[in-house]
Formats: sequence, C-alpha cells, structure tokens
Amino acid sequence: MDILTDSEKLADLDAAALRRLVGLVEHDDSADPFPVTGWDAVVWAVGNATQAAQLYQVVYGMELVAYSGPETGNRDHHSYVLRSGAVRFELRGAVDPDSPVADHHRRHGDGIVDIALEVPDVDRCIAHARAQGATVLVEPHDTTDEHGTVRSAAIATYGDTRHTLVDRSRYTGPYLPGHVARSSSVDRPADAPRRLFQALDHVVGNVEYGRMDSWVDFYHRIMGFTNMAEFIGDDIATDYSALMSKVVASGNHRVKFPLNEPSPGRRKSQIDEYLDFHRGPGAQHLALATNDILTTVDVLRSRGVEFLDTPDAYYSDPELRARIGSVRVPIAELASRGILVDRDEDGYLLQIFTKPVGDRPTVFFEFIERHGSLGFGKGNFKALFEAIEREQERRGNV
Ligand code: TYF
Ligand code: FE
Repeated sequence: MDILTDSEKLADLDAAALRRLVGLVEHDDSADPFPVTGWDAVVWAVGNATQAAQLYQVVYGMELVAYSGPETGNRDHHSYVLRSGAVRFELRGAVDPDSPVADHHRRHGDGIVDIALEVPDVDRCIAHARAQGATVLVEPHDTTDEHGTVRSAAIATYGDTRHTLVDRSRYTGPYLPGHVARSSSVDRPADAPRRLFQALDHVVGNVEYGRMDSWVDFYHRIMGFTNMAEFIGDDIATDYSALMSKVVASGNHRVKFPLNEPSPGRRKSQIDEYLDFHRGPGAQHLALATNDILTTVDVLRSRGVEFLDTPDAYYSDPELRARIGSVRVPIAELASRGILVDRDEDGYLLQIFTKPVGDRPTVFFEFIERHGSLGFGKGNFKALFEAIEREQERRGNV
C-alpha cells in the first residue's frame, strides 16, 4: 500500500520526512481489516468561513487551494480548502440560513465536523465497519468531474463527528468534485517562512465520563486501530489531570487519536468544560507537526496567536533538567517562548498549546516538533494541565 497520502505527495513530503515529523512505525497492512493511508482533511463548521479562511491564510500561513459556494452551484454554504504542507483544512460556513452547517454551528460553535481519512479501498472499509456495527452515514458512492472520480463514504464517530473515507486514486482535481481551484491573494511577507506546520500529528477526542473505553473499543473493532503505550490512568487522573486518556492509532501510526474522558474530582475537569460548551463529545485539539517550532511560535505570536503560558519554575526544575538532557537549542530559548520539552526512551519532543481558537472554550491547537519521541509529552502533563486549569479558572468555569 502507498504510504503517502495525496496531500503528502503534493507537499513533497517523502516517507523519511514524514517519519521524522510524526513518528511512523513499520506495519504490514496485508492483514489489516480497515487499511488507512493517512489523514485526508479536517473539516470545520464555523460561524464565518469567509473570515476564517482569511485568518488561516494571513495568520497561520496556510494556502488557499480550492473553493465551493454559490458561484460554483453550492447555494448551501461556502467551503474554503486550505493547506499547509500535508495538512488540509476545509472550512464551511452557512450561506443558506437553514443549512446543516448553521445548525452544527448553533449547537457546537466553531468546531470540527469531519476527520476525513484517505483509504485505498472505501468499500472494503465500509463492509468491515458495517459488519462490526458502525453507523454508516453515507454509503460508498462515486462523484465525478472533469478531473476524474472520487469514491467516498462516511461513518459516525463520537458526538456529531464523522469520518469520511476518501479514495482519491482516480482523481487529480484540487479537492473534491464540486470544488474549483482557487489560489491565495494573500502575499506572504518576504521574511516569513514558507510554512508554519507541515503535517497533522494527532487529533484528540473528548468523550463523556465513562465512555473512553467504549470509544477505544470502537476504534479497535471498527477501524482495526491498536493502543499506543501512552495513557493517563486513575492514578494520575486523581492527582492532577482531571482526565483519563488512552491513545489509539492506525497500523503505521500515521493516524493517532488520543481519547479523553473527564475524571470526577474535586473540581470541574477541563474535559467537562469542553463537553458543556461544545454540547457533547467532539474533537478537542489538533496537533500540528513543525520542523522549527521556535520560528512557528515567534511568527504566530507576532500575528496575535495566544499560547498557554508556562511558569519559569518549569524550566528550572532540576528533575526536568536531568531528565531532558540536552536538546537542539539552549533551554533559555524554550523558556522565553513557553515551549515544553519531554524525553522518553526513543528521543525527545518540543510542544506548545494555544488557547482555544474560537469563542467557546473548546478547540485548540498544539504545535509539536518531534526528535525521535513517539509519545505525547507525558512528562509535561502536570505543568500543562495546571496551565489549562489556570485558564479555566480565569473563564470562571470551575
Ligand atoms: O495529546 C495529548 O495527549 C497531549 C496532552 O486535554 C494533552 O497533547 C492531553 C489532554 C489534554 C490536553 C493535552
Ligand atoms: Fe496532543
């Protein structure tokens, strides 16, 4: 099976670059009941896609590549497709007041409706998923235009989120039939890096209390995913995290889904806050892989993006210093930017988290630069969750 998705090939990422960015493992998928090549697109429903498309171009440095809307025959909503390296976002905003996009936005706020995956065989995936009891929302079907044919289908996952499964092997258009190519009219400042992030590393889902294990089981049974080692169990949960978490991944780890549930504690969990404001389960954060997190953070901050702050004590903690050893830059470079660092047996990673990106305290981004580590920053959980809880307190949701 092809290891690279369509968007990875378009981004000129080769398997080695991808392996470095997101930490792939060897996998024989001949026995895989539900082979997944990788991420296809993250689809958002937002209150104003026209403005959000500008934001993701001007601030996040993404490139506009395709569009559909009233001028192309889509009278229901605007759809802007943006890319940064292999990361593809589709932003939908309602034009028709009765659009399902408007309903989704009314209930959930700006958020993720679809975590679409590229698969080599849509029908085989759906047959397996159906046999295992999945809810098939869209049956396998072809859509065609002058660029060829796309075969796709969709299954339901947590909350109102879905996974559209896309086979683009017979298609050369800019996104999907119905979309037309459209390029950015935004000038990139001469001194700005070409891209601020190159690949999607993981997408985290928040589910209701007591449901984490059944969603882990869903990804095992329906999609043939397996558990990754990293998890937050009762022990850590009751001490400080206020959440439990397990990670499932596709065979070669190209697609990773940490799943969180709130743990009942002395205080309202950050996951409860999400579930209240999102009105139920949904995608909580997207981790975007970069090969230069220092520049990414500097540029985004200069354009107004707000990150969680990390107390100075984090960087002077002797235990942390001993554990992380030396990394590619002096610790002072990380400290001045609030970038966290974690090391495990495979290597280290650098990571930082934004504040929620919309009006509700729901979805946010993580930026991650991996140097061998396949983990999620376990050593940072305490500092990170304390930072999240400080923000939660400032919002009055405790
Ligand atoms: O994806 C992860 O597991 C890390 C840590 O609410 C994390 O980024 C886990 C839960 C959470 C925020 C970050
Ligand atoms: Fe993460």
